[in-house]
Amino acid sequence: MLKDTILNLLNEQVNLEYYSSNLYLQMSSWFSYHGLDGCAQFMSEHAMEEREHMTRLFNYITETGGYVKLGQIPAPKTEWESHAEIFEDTLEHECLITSKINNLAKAAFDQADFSTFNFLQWYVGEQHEEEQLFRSILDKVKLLGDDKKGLYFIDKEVGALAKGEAPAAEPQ
Ligand code: OFO
Repeated sequence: MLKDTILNLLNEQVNLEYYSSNLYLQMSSWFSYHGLDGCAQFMSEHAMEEREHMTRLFNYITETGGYVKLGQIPAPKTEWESHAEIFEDTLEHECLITSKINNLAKAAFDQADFSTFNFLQWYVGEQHEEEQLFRSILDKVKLLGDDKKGLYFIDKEVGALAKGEAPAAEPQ
């Protein structure tokens, strides 16, 4: 049985993963609108991943006899100046999620809820990967610049990540 403090934090995280999914779906639309289809596909797939993160928490709460409360999900930001600003936002957002997961894991440990602590280890590893992924994309965005050629190659590069393909060649 989950303690109330842990249940509340888990429910908060369910809603936050839902928000992450909506945020990335919104970003996907921005990319499509601006003709960056590779980035759009990558963000769309990532939105689905966030939905899976939400479902994993949802199932854990349910299996542990808890009650999931879906709250109001705030509207995501809709306007960005550039693709670089979007990728800066993704990294910042993933860092926020990491801090929330760390707080949750600490709370579970402090309350001797080792089942939840153990469950959260998957998220700890996942956040390490997600921060690394978005940091590496942002590095490439900065490297390639924001002229037409740079945009073309970053779209190919990020699109290849979406489909698990080898990255595109660097511009000459
Ligand atoms: Fe992008 O990891 Fe969940 O929120």
